[in-house]
Amino acid sequence: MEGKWKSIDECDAFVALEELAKNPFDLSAENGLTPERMKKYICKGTEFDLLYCCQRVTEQVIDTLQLLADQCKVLEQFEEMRSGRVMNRIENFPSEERQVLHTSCRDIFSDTPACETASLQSKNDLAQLKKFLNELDEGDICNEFGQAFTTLIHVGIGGSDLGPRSVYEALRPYSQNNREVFFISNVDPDDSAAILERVDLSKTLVLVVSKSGTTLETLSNETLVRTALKDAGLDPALHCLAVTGKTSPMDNPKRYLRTFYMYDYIGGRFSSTSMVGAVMLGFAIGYEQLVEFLQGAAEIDEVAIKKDLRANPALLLAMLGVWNRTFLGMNNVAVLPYSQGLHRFPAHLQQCDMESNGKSIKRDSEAVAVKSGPIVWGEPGTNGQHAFYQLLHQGTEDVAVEFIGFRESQRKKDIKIKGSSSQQKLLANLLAQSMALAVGKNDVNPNKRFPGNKVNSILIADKLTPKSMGALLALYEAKIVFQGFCWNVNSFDQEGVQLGKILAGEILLAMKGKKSDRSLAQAFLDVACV
Ligand code: G6Q
Repeated sequence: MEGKWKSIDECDAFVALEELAKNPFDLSAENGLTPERMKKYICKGTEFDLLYCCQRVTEQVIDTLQLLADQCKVLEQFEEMRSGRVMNRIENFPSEERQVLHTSCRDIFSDTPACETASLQSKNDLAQLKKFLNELDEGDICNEFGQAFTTLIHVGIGGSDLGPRSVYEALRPYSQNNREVFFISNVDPDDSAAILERVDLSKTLVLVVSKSGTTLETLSNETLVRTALKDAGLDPALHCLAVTGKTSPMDNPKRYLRTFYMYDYIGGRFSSTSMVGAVMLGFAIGYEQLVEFLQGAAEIDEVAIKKDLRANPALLLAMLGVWNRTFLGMNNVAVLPYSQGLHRFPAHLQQCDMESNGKSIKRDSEAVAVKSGPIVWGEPGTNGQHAFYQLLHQGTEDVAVEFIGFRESQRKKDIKIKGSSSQQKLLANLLAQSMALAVGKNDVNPNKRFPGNKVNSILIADKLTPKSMGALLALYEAKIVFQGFCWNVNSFDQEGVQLGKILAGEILLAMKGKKSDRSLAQAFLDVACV
């Protein structure tokens, strides 16, 4: 693509959408939400359908959002990203200057991958992982006593924890050979202690995941776990695995039973389909199901390059989000999965979305002129209904809701109580909440009035499986990337996390009695901890 990247406010369609946003569709009006509207506003995707009848849009809004995506060259940028252009950069100032190739981790099924070298690397890494998993299955790799490893502790934080953890939680029912995975992320010693109390270390592999190999929390936790292994009379070199960047301080194969790699071109929060998520997942659910997970993600990446907004769920989800955020002024997105397996997925999205698009500087290093990334949060339904839905229905903040649901349960251990199964109750509640938010309810008693007209959409699939989980992950990754392109922010760096790390270092120095040159740090320590 020639020329500089545009943000949406530099496009003609932006003005048209601003005009349309002055009088958006009213879902609570008579004949607002109708059966015809429900049938019309569905985007059928791979694995998931996106139901968007409860968005404040008309055909004209969707057409204009399509125009906006076209004028911003969202899809061209996505294709450039997939083929290896340096997208992680800010003009005029030093920046990371990296390619963004997380999609290459699953671009392994096509004869014409978007970036051949990166896809080849992914295939090689997967082959190495497959061999390792076979050796575990065959008993060629075992503990000091010839016993099989049944447990894995995944040690990592941020992008090296949240995505993999949310995927593992979602796919736990697909675990094989009674294998179990635990996660340690926080530098809080109680996090590691609680896990170490629960596992039989002799049958445990410890997977240390850090792209940089320098992260304080992960290195502290690694030392803690290695000490526990030694205290139990075990050899850490026979139990510890690593996933790290080539040439990172952790890239020392002698210290680990196996070392797997990740690369500069894969950002932490986009790394779930790289070795960062794959080693743990392969251990838990086996190689074949890991490949299904990657296949689900790959299929979404292929659909994500479709030009037609109405046939591209990731792009549609992104542009509806831009409409809600930038044009209708909503600062919150609640992701509410009606699936217990997805209970950690909102936490992953919190990072993936907010660390990517929580930016106020554009890629041309000028200030962003419109509202960029929203606040993202969520909890599974129906639990959330008994907690914070009050605010969604009757509060003074408008929250855009993204429901996620499945037609079938994962474990199928369900019975009918009072004429309906628990899965039916779950789905009934999902649909009811969507309608209640949209339509509302009038009442003479103002305290019992539901204003309605609250936007929401539903992503629905048959069942939470390795493949649909891969699809869901990739769907949201693409949504976030598309939105970043619209707002013209660099979705791939995270400078906003640095200052706190530096100040923590200052305070640690002060704690060690070494004089801090930041008197504020010393003063704060004195008032808080002395
Ligand atoms: C994610 C961020 C960040 C990172 C962690 C862990 O996109 O870069 O969350 O993943 O700080 O970093 P390491 O993998 O280098 O330990």
